[in-house]
Amino acid sequence: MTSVPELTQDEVAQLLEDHPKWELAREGKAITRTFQFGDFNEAWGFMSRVALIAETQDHHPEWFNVYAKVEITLTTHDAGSDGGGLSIRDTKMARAIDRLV
Ligand code: H2B
Repeated sequence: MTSVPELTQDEVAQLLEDHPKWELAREGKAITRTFQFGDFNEAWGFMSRVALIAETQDHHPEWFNVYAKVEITLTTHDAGSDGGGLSIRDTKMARAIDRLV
């Protein structure tokens, strides 16, 4: 499995500035955002659109859904040396997801 470069501290700061609704999780190894929709239909529609993007980018969210709420965590399993971290793939996915809402 090829390793993906981890974002630098500056790149992480830029990511959070560009996507203020995302916050760091897992000691800086992931980002997370919570989405609140009007009902389950809307939440599932959103998840379907994210799923299609995830497939085209070969980068898949960890997520949790209860009725109209969707929590998404992005991390790159192949980044860094000790089991995952943030990479450009998370930046791209956060940007794509933010464009949907
Ligand atoms: N999704 C996420 N979130 N992180 C990864 O490192 C990742 C992925 N790697 N989806 C991809 C698939 C990898 O397993 C395949 C083999 O390219």
